[in-house]
Amino acid sequence: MAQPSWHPARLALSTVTVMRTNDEVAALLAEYADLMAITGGDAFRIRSYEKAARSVAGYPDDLATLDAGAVEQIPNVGKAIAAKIGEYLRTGRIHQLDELRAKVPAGVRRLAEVPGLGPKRAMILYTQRGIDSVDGLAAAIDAGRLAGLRGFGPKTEENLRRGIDIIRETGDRVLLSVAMELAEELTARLAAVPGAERVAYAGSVRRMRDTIGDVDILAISDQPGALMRAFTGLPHVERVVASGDAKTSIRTTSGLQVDLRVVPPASWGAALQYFTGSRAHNIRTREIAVRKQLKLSEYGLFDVETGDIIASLTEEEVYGRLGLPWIPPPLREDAGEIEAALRGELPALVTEQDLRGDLHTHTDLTDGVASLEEMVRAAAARGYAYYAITDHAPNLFMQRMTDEKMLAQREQVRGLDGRHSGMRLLHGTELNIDPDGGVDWPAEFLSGFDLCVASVHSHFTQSREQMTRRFVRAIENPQVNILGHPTTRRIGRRPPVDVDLDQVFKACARTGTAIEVDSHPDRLDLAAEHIRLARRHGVKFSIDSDAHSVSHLAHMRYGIGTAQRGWLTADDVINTWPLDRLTAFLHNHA
Ligand code: DGT
Ligand code: CA
Ligand code: CA
Ligand code: ZN
Repeated sequence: MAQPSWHPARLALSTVTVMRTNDEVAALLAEYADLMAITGGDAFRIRSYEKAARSVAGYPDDLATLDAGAVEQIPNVGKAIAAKIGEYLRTGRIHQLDELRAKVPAGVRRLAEVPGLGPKRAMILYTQRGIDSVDGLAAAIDAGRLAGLRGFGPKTEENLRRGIDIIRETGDRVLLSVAMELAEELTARLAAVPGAERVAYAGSVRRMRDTIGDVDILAISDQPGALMRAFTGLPHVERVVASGDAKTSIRTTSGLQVDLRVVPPASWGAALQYFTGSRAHNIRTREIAVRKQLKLSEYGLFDVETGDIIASLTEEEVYGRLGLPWIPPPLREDAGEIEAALRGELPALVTEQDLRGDLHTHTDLTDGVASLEEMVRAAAARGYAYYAITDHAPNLFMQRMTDEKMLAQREQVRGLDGRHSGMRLLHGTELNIDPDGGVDWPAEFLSGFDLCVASVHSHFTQSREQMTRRFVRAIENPQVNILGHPTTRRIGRRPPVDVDLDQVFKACARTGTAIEVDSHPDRLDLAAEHIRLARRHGVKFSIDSDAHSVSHLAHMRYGIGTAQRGWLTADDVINTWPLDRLTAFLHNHA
């Protein structure tokens, strides 16, 4: 039996849900790399397949339309990889991949995804102890059966327990980006079906939660039967879970459930309010209704005594009759939004239109897959007023950065400055925070950059005290402007580091260091609940794409969603500011 596959990193590569050929191929190359890693393949080869997967995913032209020669022209795709891609395009298979798949049971592949375990040690567990599933690993730890295995001390067991919790928590949930792209595509297709008057997604996707359990779509149609038939006939459908004229549920080929509900036209607003949730928010709105002798349901707001309908057509009307302003969906978590609404103090949330630039991006000088010029052109097309290039610094040694390369890039950046729609370029870098809180390069070299992002990329399991000291020291470095992907979490893969966030936020506020909201869908770091905490300390934020390809620039919407869930306004976010205000902020850094 094939394991339901939840590969956050891989799913994040895909840009549409009926996968483009590029995404299919990228997923297969990434899988090939994973399987090589599990079976003890050569590290250099593994990395070259991972790189090729990223290149293919980020490649602008459809692979299906390319001839063999053109495939070899894709960056990071050499002869061997091009041959595999060719075989896939001709036959729909890659035979070496099939062979590797046959060697590794699906449960062991799942096991390799347990944060903190990794492919090599998953294979050791399988060959030495016969452990072939996540549940099997949990049981083995409980029974003390890992004792005596090399590389599995008590500290490892503790980390593995945390990893198992993470993988179980995420369970069948998918990244916001995966669900959002599906939701948008399905609503567009359903809206085109004759009889469909309105179609919209609700639920956790509309609230922009970082992971999604299932997609909830609402529709008004005078031909519900036809709409449901169109729905169950979509190419995304793997199986129909339940079908009826009021509600139909399907499971997609990517393993996600989608519920489609047809609601009476008069109930649209009430239904949208109800099915957007969250449950906790809805409990509060229903309580408010009860106190007003009213009853709130997915059909409307009713007078309890007379049974008359009071409001139901629009959400604004429903909230209005409850004595509340309309509440933006990302705030609907019963996290103080009802109280703020009653006081008339809802925040004016930052929007994607407020963004004037992106302050953390990469090029193919390090691990990005697009050239400086391609990234700059694409950023200008997004309408940015400014854009920072922040490739990795030398201490992340795999990236092979040198002073000379960095200075040569600076020349190139200066040459391109203002050349695309007048967009201003900032030359920056993403520094690596070492285990003691130090960063790459001496202060003198650092002062040549327009801005420095600093992030943790290793030593994730230090003690809380060590980790806190490490962060605070980096934040106090006068050259560091932005703390990048602050907790280093990878959703479903790696837990956030254990650090005293209060101390981190205090240090940021004190030194004028901005905290990043990294928009990459498998990071969304800082997470919403921590954003709110940081904001109370008076910290400023930078919402960045951390793009490694042109298509990643569009991830900003997920960072914006997360920032909205964190109650941020445009004024809280430094890259909504005009360039002169931003520059002053970068210079006044204590
Ligand atoms: P998910 O799918 O786990 O990511 O999260 P949601 O919020 O989309 O949850 P879901 O799909 O179970 O239900 C969608 C919304 O419908 C939910 O946010 C609130 C509403 N809802 C569903 N069932 C109930 C219920 O039993 N009581 C209340 N008050 N609301 C419900
Ligand atoms: Ca849902
Ligand atoms: Ca649902
Ligand atoms: Zn980074």
